[in-house]
Amino acid sequence: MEQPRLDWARDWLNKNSHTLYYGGEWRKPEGSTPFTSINPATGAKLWEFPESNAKDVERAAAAAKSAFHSAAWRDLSRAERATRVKRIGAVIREHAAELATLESLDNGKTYAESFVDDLPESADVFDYYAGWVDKFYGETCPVERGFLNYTVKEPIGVCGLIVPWNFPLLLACWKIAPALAMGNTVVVKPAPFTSLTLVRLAELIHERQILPPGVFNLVLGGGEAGQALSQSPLVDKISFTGSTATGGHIVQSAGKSNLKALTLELGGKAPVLCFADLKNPDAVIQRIFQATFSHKAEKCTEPARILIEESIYDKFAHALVEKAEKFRCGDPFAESTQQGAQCQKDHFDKILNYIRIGKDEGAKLLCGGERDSSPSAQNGLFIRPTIFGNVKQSMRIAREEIFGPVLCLQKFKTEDEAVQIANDTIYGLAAGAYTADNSRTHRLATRLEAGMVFLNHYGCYHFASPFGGIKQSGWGKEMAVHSLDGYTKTKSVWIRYEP
Ligand code: TAP
Repeated sequence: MEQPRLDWARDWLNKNSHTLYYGGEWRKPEGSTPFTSINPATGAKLWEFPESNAKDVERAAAAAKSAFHSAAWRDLSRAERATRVKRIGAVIREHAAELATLESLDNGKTYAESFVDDLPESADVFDYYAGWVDKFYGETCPVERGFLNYTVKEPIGVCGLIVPWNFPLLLACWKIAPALAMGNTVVVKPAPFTSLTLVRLAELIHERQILPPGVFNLVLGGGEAGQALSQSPLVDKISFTGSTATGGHIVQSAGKSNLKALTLELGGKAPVLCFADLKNPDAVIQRIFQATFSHKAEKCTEPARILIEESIYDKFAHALVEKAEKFRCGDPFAESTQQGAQCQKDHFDKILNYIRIGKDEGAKLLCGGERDSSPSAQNGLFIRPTIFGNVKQSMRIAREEIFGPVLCLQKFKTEDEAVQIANDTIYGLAAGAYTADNSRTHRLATRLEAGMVFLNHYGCYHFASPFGGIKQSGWGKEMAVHSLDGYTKTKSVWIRYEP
């Protein structure tokens, strides 16, 4: 792992005045509402920027529209387009230590998580979709004699890409790479708490002249900027990752403007079922712990409810608590740190409030339940890994998304009961189960209501496999060929042989 580049980051932050990028140039936003970004691990101010307002967003969308209609991007040869897409991945790889440093300063996750988990995938996804540029095409349809009918896949147009603060660069790259590979232009809006890596990426794309002007555009700001993007008639598609509530607002905005296409990756409350027959309980407990508390549990697919068969409940609960009590919170750049700071103050308060709710509801607090008071954590937004036992499915902590280091343990007696509890949620992003019974494994694959079901290994991800939820966890999928479907429209062409 490369060392963090803290001195470089300090210099860059002191000098940086880049906040709005469209049409191939850095612009001064018309919006003047200042946003102060805070380092969540120390409470110190990182930087302040003026949020883009609706007019800024509309200008960025207009630049993206004009670039879409020009020949500069759409009419490049496929080989050249693929080369440019790949170059974005290469530049991310080259600047991985810088970008990982900025990500950890802004988001609070450990530097190791940024460098080892987020950065390689952010770069590699460009290679993956560059490879698809000349492999995604239409079909010849077996229609009646005398006609030729075929389909063509065309870019949608201007794609508004709205991303949250938990994996700021990575989730943006998941969208930027397939959108550009299919010939679209993009306007990216990160969450205001975590804009730094996207600003740096825009600088690198600009400095290296990787893309024609207007193909990649960036607006910074909060809800107003996001809303302006989803309401803009110039925007043809929104790909959004964030909360279910905001997803609902975006649906309304799209409906009221131009019925733009939508892909929505929303919230989750993933259950993991642990049956008494599971093999190698120590490895299962380790995996569940890691899957829950890495990235300080600000992950949409994190296990939030562990459903444990009654006969192994005590052993499981004890082992999870033992791990939680040893987990070290603190400076994201210290090698000994295992859990960084929660990303922002409102969210930190929300998590602590859910812990209070859990106690009031009568769940049994097994460990954690407070902010971390160790010396290296005192000024930051650190919460001890928290585990509640004897949680009932009727409790709010079992039903609502907390999105932080709070794990609920629930008991079950039978498979039917476990499935009923697991599916009793508005969400359907991910679910998992551990059992040595092969028939049950296959049954659970069918019975669990989730877009991703992990059996006997929780949390598997690959560019070649669709990512996304069902129920109120989202519309559509990302990754693999599914992202390409989301960034293209299909045209059906009919030709009669004899005019
Ligand atoms: P949100 O509050 O929903 O915000 C997400 C993004 O939308 C931010 O950039 C936000 O800007 C913007 N936004 C807010 N109001 C908007 C509006 N009316 N129109 C358009 N954009 C608007 O989510 P969050 O708190 O940042 O992220 C946590 C949530 O994301 C959790 O629910 C988590 O489960 C979900 N998530 C889901 C996935 C997948 S793949 N399913 C992955 C990661 C996270 P502001 O920050 O200024 O409000």
